[in-house]
Amino acid sequence: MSIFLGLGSNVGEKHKNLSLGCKLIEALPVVDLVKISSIYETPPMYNTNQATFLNMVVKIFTPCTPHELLIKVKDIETNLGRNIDNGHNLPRILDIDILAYGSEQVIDDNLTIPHPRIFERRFVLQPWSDIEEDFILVGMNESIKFLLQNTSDKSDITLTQFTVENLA
Ligand code: PH2
Ligand code: MG
Ligand code: MG
Repeated sequence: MSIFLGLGSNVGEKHKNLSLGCKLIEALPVVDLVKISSIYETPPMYNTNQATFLNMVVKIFTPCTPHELLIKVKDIETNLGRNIDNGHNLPRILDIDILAYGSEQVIDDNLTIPHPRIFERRFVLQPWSDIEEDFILVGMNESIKFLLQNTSDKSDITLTQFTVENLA
């Protein structure tokens, strides 16, 4: 089962926030961190009047259901000091989005999987393509590589030298 999470931060020490986020994900007894992408500096989308983001994508393995996983990643966001539901597209210390959960589709009030905006976000597609470009996104039935090559998002995102290490 291939489960992918997108991480983003644009408040405070962004790289530390991503790094700590990864460590807390790996520290969950029921979650294994399988792959970690590079970290990209990305201009803010939608609400452009906010700081630049750092973004990355990780692949995990877990027996948790999508909703169980959602609760755990929200807990991590809150532990890092993010206000509970501070609204859409506002600055955040750490945002963790469930991008895909194998070939499962979930649509309800709390959760939409696959994440509905993947195809229009270079900040998701580029790091994802780095770690698993052949993953087929259910619903769109296209690979991450194809979606990256064909996205309408022309944002100027840049690879950084930041890494997330020592997760063993
Ligand atoms: N997240 C958003 C809205 N806009 N822009 C960038 N560059 N990176 C993000 O992670 C991001 C965003 C909502 O979650
Ligand atoms: Mg998000
Ligand atoms: Mg989110």
